[in-house]
Amino acid sequence: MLINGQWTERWQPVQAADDRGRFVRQRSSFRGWIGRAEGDAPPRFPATRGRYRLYVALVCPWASRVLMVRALKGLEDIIPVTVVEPRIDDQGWRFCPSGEPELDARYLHQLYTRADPRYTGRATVPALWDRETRTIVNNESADLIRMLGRAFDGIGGDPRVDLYPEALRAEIDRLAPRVYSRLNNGVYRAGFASTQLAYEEAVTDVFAELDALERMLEDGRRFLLGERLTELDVRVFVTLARFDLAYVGLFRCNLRTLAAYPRLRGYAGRVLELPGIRATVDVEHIKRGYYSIRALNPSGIVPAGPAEHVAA
Ligand SMILES: N[C@@H](CCC(=O)N[C@@H](CS)C(=O)NCC(=O)O)C(=O)O
Repeated sequence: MLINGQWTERWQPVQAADDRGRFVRQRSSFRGWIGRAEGDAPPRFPATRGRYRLYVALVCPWASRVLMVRALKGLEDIIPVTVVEPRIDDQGWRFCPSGEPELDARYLHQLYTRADPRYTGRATVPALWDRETRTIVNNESADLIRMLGRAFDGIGGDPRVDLYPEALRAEIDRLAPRVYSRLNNGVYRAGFASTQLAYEEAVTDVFAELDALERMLEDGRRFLLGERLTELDVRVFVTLARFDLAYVGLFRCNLRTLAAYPRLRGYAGRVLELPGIRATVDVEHIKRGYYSIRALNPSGIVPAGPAEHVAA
């Protein structure tokens, strides 16, 4: 991670745990908002075509949920993307050898020190970069999916796609934190647990959430909250897409595979077939990326399977 703008040590997946060995995720520190004005002043980050660049890793579910919203809203021409290399190395995320169009940089952590020369924290994806003021607007995917869902509607974002509709906000707000803690972050809590107790707590949560989601689909609805896709589906899908590929094996979430959840499996297939979504699921990046986490897989060997997974 970076401390006061200096890269300090070899990259480690876990830098913080509590006294029972539970993985503790850091808080995101850039929280600017496109189009939002403070008082009478014009917005610090106006919605502008081509001004912002999104940095992602295709292995990463948090980055992929932002890519999904970018595709669903038709923002591909408005927000260019840089995809980092799939394998994380001693200095974290690395840019492709062909280089990075905005910065003369090899590593993502250099983006963070450009934004804040004294930055302390992890250099994570996703990050939304402002090419004009050369800073990171926001590096929290929960903010970014909400922001991209609306902020660019005036300049080309598809206004018919409303992932956070008024009528469903209360339900999304009720379910999103549960899905986050038990499923999206639950798999990480299982994979990055440093005690048996912390692992067991996490793995129990993961399967309790899969069971609950399977039940929600029992009445034959198309998506989790009805006939329309919402932000909740985006949040759930990114974890389902990685489940059999990485979480069952590497993160030891192996009570069941997704094959044991026929409704969720069918549902994930439906989301995958929406325009632009399949391109956000890169099976090779996901497998190579997760299995490059040396702390969990010292040999770096990438398994041949599984044959069965959401994007198969
Ligand atoms: N709160 C962040 C978390 C993002 C995150 O943890 N990204 C991981 C990849 S899945 C990362 O970049 N890790 C690099 C590191 O921890 O050094 C978000 O949801 O946007």
